[in-house]
Amino acid sequence: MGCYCSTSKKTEAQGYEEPTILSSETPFTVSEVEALHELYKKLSNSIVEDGLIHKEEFQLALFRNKNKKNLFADRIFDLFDLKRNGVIEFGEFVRSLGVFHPNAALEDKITFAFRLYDLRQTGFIEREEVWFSFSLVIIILRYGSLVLSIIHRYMYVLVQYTFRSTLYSH
Ligand SMILES: [Ca+2]
Ligand SMILES: [Ca+2]
Repeated sequence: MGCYCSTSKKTEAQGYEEPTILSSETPFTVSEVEALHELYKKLSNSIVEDGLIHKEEFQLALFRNKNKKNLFADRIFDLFDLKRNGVIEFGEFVRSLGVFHPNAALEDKITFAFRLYDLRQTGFIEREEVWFSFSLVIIILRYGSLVLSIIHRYMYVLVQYTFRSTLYSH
């Protein structure tokens, strides 16, 4: 359901989804989704101001370098790009980050790690490679709280900045 009127100019960027909907489908609360939207806006306008995250912007966010080719970054980008249209939309961003949430189902984390490792996309991992996917799950479990702490730190800076601008503008 829903009308995708591509010709009409929309107020929200392409791929924007309501925080209440995203919150109901992910482990995030509505305010966390709203915080992610602030982060998303920053990332998606870092190089090309189109409200969508392109590969270069994603790479810049991950490694602070947009030119260095990185297979790992490429792979994560592909995993985030659920609709496979070459850009990460807001809905995809939130759903993918949901995997890193401490309350996300272990099964989802394992699936994510599995897809991350299955570079050839054959749908199965060779027996001798299993240990590697397990270490990836461990990385995701650890990295998950790191992602959240970055989001929280970013929100803290943003709130302070907004507070200060409001203070000085009066
Ligand atoms: Ca962009
Ligand atoms: Ca996409």
